[in-house]
Amino acid sequence: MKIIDSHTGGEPTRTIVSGLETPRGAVATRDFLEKEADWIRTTLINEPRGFDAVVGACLCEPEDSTCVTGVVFFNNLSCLHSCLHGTIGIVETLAHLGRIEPGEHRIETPVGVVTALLAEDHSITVKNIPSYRFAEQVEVTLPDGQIITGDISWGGNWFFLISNQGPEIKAENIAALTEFTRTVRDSLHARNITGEDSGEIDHIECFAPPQPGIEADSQNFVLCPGSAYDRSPCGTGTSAKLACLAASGELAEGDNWRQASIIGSVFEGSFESIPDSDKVIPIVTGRAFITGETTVVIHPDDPFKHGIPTP
Ligand code: PYC
Repeated sequence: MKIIDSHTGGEPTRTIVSGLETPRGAVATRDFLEKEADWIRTTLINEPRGFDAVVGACLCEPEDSTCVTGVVFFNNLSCLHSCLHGTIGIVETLAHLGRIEPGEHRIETPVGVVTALLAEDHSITVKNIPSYRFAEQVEVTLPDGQIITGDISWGGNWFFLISNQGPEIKAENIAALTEFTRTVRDSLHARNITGEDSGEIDHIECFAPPQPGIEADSQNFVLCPGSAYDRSPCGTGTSAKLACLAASGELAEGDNWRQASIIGSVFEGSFESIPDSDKVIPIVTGRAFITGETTVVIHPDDPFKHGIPTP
């Protein structure tokens, strides 16, 4: 199996580029990975080959023949519905391999088709699936009695978006932010607070004005499923935020929103309205860089050939 590593705004993507047979279609490939081949995920993401923040990408033949590829993303916990930093990573990877040229490319995911525009300068702009704010100003009580208020929004994953509450959003507070957002997520689960159709809220996103020296409209901290935080501003999280900004009228269609991550990397965002709908199409621009090309060796005698199991 050959993999190519990249990062998008600091967040790694590990793309399987050959040596693995998958079913046709992103949904069938997700089911295959979840039900029959979870070892692929643990082999590539768990230590000693990977670490918590790595997001894997399994390319597959798309069901929709207008798409250049299908893709299923996964992390140290499970498959993800979608991932936009990863989409930017796979587009750069396909360009690196000479499989695509600058231009527009449709990509099939288990939750819909996204469109990626690869520019000559290698900036990559992704038009996401329809996104929306599902619930506004939802209160959740933490075990210490603190009441936290947030919006529930879909941007390709389910997010709970918290503004100006919890630890200050700065890199020195990553441990405290991780603990805070994990407590919020556990409390949402304990109170059965979900997205539409009982969709599990597995991403928690805190926002505040950016730290001095960071040129952006907002800075965030995003807890991903598991306990890793997103080094990038999180493309699906930025989409969820854009849907909230659109719903509250704080951002107009076509206007730009610069979203910084906890480490200061930035995605440019905007949205297009969908006629007669409360949903919007988020548009997110970023860049990815290739960091390595590897042949994966799985030695039969290696006790950790499929990764160190997660306790
Ligand atoms: O960029 O959408 C994203 C993402 C999801 C999880 C990690 N990154």
